[in-house]
Amino acid sequence: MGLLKQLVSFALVGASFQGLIPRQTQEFTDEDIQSGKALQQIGKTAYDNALSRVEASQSTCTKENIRVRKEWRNIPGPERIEFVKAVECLMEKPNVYPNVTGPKSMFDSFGVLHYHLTPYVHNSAYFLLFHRLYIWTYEEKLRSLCGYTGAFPYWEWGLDAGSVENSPLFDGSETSLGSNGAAVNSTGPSFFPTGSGGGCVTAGPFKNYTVNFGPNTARDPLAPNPRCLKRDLNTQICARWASIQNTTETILESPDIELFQANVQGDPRYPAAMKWGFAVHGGGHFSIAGDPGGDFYFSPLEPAFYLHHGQIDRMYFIWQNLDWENRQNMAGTITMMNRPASRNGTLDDVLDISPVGDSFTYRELLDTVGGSPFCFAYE
Ligand SMILES: *[C@@H]1O[C@H](CO)[C@@H](O)[C@H](O)[C@H]1NC(C)=O
Ligand SMILES: *[C@@H]1O[C@H](CO)[C@@H](O)[C@H](O)[C@H]1NC(C)=O
Ligand SMILES: *[C@@H]1O[C@H](CO)[C@@H](O)[C@H](O)[C@H]1NC(C)=O
Ligand SMILES: *[C@@H]1O[C@H](CO)[C@@H](O)[C@H](O)[C@H]1NC(C)=O
Ligand SMILES: *[C@@H]1O[C@H](CO)[C@@H](O)[C@H](O)[C@H]1NC(C)=O
Ligand SMILES: [Cu+2]
Repeated sequence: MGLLKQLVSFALVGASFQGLIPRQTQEFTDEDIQSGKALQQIGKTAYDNALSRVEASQSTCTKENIRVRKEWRNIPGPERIEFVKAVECLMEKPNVYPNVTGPKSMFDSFGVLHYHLTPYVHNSAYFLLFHRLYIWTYEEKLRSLCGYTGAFPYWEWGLDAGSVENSPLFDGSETSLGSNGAAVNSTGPSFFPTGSGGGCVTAGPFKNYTVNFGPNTARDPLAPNPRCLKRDLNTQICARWASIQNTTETILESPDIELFQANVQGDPRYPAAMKWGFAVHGGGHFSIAGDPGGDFYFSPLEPAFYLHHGQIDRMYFIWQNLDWENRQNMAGTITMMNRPASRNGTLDDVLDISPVGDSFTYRELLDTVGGSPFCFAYE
């Protein structure tokens, strides 16, 4: 059943190793970390550092053409509505994969791509850079195929740790991505607190969106299987694993790329990463949950996926730019949890995401302001 796949992948039940890791956060008080002041400060430092690199470089990325990504609630309402319209437009553009019967649209093609690459781009050397290219390519399609001109959004989960149901992202208003799923009684075992929804989205954008294929446990996951979009918003998971404190400390307590990616994913192979439990990656995913949001392979068929991974990429951007000289590297092998055992990834490896997008070396993906291909920063 998918549950096993989910558990192995999104996150892992965390034992508590509190106290084992020296806190490297002395420059901030607990209050600064809880309130978000610390995150705001390191975010600003990272942004300023990235922009100074832009000024100093000869790249095609300039202060004039750089795109600044914003938190959903900091984007004006009309622009959020434009974003939703662009996503709906992508759901009408043709699928680019041949020989598949389930996928119906360009939006769906992103789901096929993720499905094919899942075993190589999670808990592996490629996790952060693959997802960086993936959501950027999605942004490019929204612009080139659907005329979107606004800011690309991310979702800072921690701002909603008090109530995901009331998040501007999920409140069901026309400036949201639609509501929670209808409340249904949960069935089956629950390893973690159950959410407040579980049924079909009841209001707002994407209420009428049809999920065309999946789940990953189906005999043919790419065969047609039209159904409603379900969500099971989960404030407890958000508060416990994806709080502002968790986000901030994950950035501050990760000395190198190997531990940073382990901490973001709660990778159980690393004792130091165990304390994060589901960690921010799993915490954000399971704050949304449902179908396909809770499906490890097909979660990109949930429109909020891209905002969740926007925040993961923002964390990576901040972490990198706090010590740019030392944070342009890669660690880990090229298979999920190194199963089956594989070689180490290298920055010269090529990531080819055709037919959805283009092909790049991982090295080209390190710098969001490198100009080839990226030119963006996070506000
Ligand atoms: C698609 O299916 C056709 C007919 O079976 C086959 O000739 C073709 O090679 C397939 N294309 C791909 C990309 O798999
Ligand atoms: C959920 O469970 C409650 C209490 O057992 C019951 O009263 C209610 O009818 C159930 N709702 C649904 C939709 O099954
Ligand atoms: C969903 O579709 C119905 C029937 O076409 C329509 O009346 C309704 O406005 C749509 N809802 C949304 C949120 O798009
Ligand atoms: C994550 O944040 C929550 C809420 O601030 C806190 O209770 C929890 O201890 C944090 N987790 C870790 C591993 O620090
Ligand atoms: C792979 O990377 C690890 C850790 O960085 C290193 O210890 C190991 O020697 C590398 N393996 C090979 C075959 O280079
Ligand atoms: Cu993924």
